[in-house]
Amino acid sequence: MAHLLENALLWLGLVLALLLSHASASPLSLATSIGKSPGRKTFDLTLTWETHAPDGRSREMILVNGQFPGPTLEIDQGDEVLVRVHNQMPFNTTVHFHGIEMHLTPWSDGVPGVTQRHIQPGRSFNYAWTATQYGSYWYHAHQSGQLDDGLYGPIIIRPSKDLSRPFSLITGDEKTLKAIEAAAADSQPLMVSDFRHRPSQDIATITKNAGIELPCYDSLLFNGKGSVDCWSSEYIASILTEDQKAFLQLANVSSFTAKGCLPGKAIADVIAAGYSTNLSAVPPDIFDVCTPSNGTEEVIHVTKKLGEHEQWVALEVIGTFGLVTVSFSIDGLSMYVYAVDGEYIEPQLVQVITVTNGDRYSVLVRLTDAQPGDYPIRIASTSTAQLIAASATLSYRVEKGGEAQNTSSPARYIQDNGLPTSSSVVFYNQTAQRQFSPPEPFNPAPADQTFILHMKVTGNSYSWALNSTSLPENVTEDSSSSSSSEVILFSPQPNVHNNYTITTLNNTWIDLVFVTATTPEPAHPIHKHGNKMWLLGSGTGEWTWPSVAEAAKALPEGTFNFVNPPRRDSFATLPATAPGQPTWTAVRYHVTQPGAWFIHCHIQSHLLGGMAMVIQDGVDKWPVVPEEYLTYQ
Ligand SMILES: *[C@@H]1O[C@H](CO)[C@@H](O)[C@H](O)[C@H]1NC(C)=O
Ligand SMILES: *[C@@H]1O[C@H](CO)[C@@H](O)[C@H](O)[C@H]1NC(C)=O
Ligand SMILES: *[C@@H]1O[C@H](CO)[C@@H](O)[C@H](O)[C@H]1NC(C)=O
Ligand SMILES: *[C@@H]1O[C@H](CO)[C@@H](O)[C@H](O)[C@H]1NC(C)=O
Ligand SMILES: *[C@@H]1O[C@H](CO)[C@@H](O)[C@H](O)[C@H]1NC(C)=O
Ligand SMILES: *[C@@H]1O[C@H](CO)[C@@H](O)[C@H](O)[C@H]1NC(C)=O
Ligand SMILES: *[C@@H]1O[C@H](CO)[C@@H](O)[C@H](O)[C@H]1NC(C)=O
Ligand SMILES: *[C@@H]1O[C@H](CO)[C@@H](O)[C@H](O)[C@H]1NC(C)=O
Ligand SMILES: *[C@@H]1O[C@H](CO)[C@@H](O)[C@H](O)[C@H]1NC(C)=O
Ligand SMILES: *[C@@H]1O[C@H](CO)[C@@H](O)[C@H](O)[C@H]1NC(C)=O
Ligand SMILES: [Cu+2]
Repeated sequence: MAHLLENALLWLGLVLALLLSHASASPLSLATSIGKSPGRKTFDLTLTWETHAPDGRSREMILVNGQFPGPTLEIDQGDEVLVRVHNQMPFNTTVHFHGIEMHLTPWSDGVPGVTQRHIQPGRSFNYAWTATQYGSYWYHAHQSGQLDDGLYGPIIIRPSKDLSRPFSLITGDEKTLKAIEAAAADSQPLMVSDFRHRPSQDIATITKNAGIELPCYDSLLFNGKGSVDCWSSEYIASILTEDQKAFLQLANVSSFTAKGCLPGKAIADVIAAGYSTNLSAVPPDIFDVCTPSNGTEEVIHVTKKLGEHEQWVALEVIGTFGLVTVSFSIDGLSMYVYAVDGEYIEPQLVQVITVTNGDRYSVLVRLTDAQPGDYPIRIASTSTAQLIAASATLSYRVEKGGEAQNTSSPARYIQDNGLPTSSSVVFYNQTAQRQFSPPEPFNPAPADQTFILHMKVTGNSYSWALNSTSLPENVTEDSSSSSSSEVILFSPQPNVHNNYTITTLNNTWIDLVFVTATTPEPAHPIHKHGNKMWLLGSGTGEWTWPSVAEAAKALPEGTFNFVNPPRRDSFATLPATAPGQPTWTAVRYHVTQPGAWFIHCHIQSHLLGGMAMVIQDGVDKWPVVPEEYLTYQ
């Protein structure tokens, strides 16, 4: 009862705060102490372009407050958040808050040309939003390839006290429950990323000159730390997967490169077949030459508390990748996945999680029966284009060094190619993902509108389209002309048929069907800004129906999940692995937040290649943008 009252007051406070922010037309001048009103968190993020060596090799990159990755934004659910970004770099930038729904603040979503003007060198920008959600998120650059230059950091929003948690599905034991709750309340971020030695600008230039994508990285990092490991050619040959062997055969090439990559020639001859390419424009360090370097290893310290019955640790695994997808596991230890993209699920006990671009997995690890010692945390690329792996350490020690540690190695669950070490290894199963107490109900009724989107390579081998045509560069980049295009949030263009905008009415239900219009085609981790989506289903074969409801009549029962589908802010589309065998992936969302929302492939080279669209949600209830955002230069 007391809880209910407190909750009601909290929400009243929130509503009042929001009303006030509208009355004053300035989200930055909120009163902070209205009764039980939520707290307020202010962060300053200063961006600089400096020399740093995350994997032991120096390069110029982006630091946030002098560090990489940027600092964690720790927030309590319900907080009013103000993030002041200060651009001290020699180029324009913006910052996006990945997975944050931006309830009533679409102008703080951070997409240049879509929700704001660029933050120019020497300028600052105030991102103001309410933490309506809980869980793990991240912030990152949304300007050109700056994510690959290191502009990212974690966001952790601690859930409000009254929120129901899924931990009683793990245990019925009171003491264990207490230990789990304590571990979850103290969860720590573990960002996993791919990293390059060359600035993203170089990569973009080389891509254009060579006419091919460059899907080859130098290292994988945990929380911004790692090394460059160079494997012998014998080892690389010994762990090639069937897909990789098939690709080599198709390209008439005998082996992967010393960096563990598909050679540039194979990409030019197979992926860019029919387009003009120039391999002499690709310097040898891009695909071929591996130069080892020693950085530092990330160590997650966990102390065994003496006298405590149960020992648990919680990690927020955040996939801050620019391209690769990995298998993630901890040798010898299983993980309970209890939240995905910031929302609780019915926990799954697994040994391996497939983590792709932008994904978040909250995991609990039980150490009660584990010997103190070092447990390798591993990631290994499962992307066809590159074999690359890395490890960090979970160091489990006894308080005051009481107990001898176990020096024998715990069992490995994944190989360096991301494949399991045995058939009994359990992977996280997204199809079986069941939301726990979701914040918004799913609607199984036929959608109000269906958009069938044709994903393809178009124009040249590195240009991509989410629907038939690439997003023109001048939507998100400033054209040099003074009449550069207006920010879409500031002047929406409802119902234009340009293949890269979608228009909807508020409070309608929308189905998006992604079909591969060229085959073969890789999986695309499609990320939607604003609110989350549900995965209805996916399949192989042509998509020939006007709607999901029609398809459901024609396809076998069970093709779609209209009962309890998984909910996320990104879904990887089903890859089309064989020529001539297209695939489709259908998602649904509810229009609840009028505004301009970007939807795009999160692979940086695909995004830069134009694989993005703008959703103009709720054009009938379009928001009034505060003056200070409208006039920001
Ligand atoms: C930065 O943005 C401004 C306006 O938003 C534009 O005029 C300028 O050309 C951009 N600078 C660069 C380096 O792209
Ligand atoms: C590989 O070799 C075969 C047979 O010599 C040839 O038909 C095919 O075009 C070659 N493929 C490429 C990508 O060069
Ligand atoms: C290919 O790239 C090289 C190196 O950048 C350049 O010298 C050459 O002119 C290019 N060839 C063509 C046909 O563009
Ligand atoms: C990295 O460190 C190891 C162990 O100290 C050493 O054997 C190796 O030579 C170093 N490699 C480089 C590239 O510095
Ligand atoms: C040490 O750890 C290994 C692997 O986890 C395990 O098989 C072994 O039983 C442990 N030894 C002791 C003494 O606990
Ligand atoms: C994943 O879950 C689905 C739905 O419960 C099930 O049909 C499928 O067999 C599972 N996949 C694996 C690999 O266990
Ligand atoms: C943006 O580029 C497209 C061609 O890609 C052109 O049709 C359009 O007029 C341009 N818009 C502006 C505002 O420059
Ligand atoms: C949309 O895509 C279709 C199919 O590629 C193309 O024919 C049409 O010209 C495109 N429309 C626009 C406005 O670019
Ligand atoms: C997607 O592209 C097709 C052409 O291939 C076009 O007919 C359709 O209108 C486009 N959809 C959107 C939402 O732009
Ligand atoms: C849009 O629709 C949602 C869902 O019905 C509703 O909660 C919200 O208030 C609506 N927004 C506006 C501005 O009317
Ligand atoms: Cu993609």
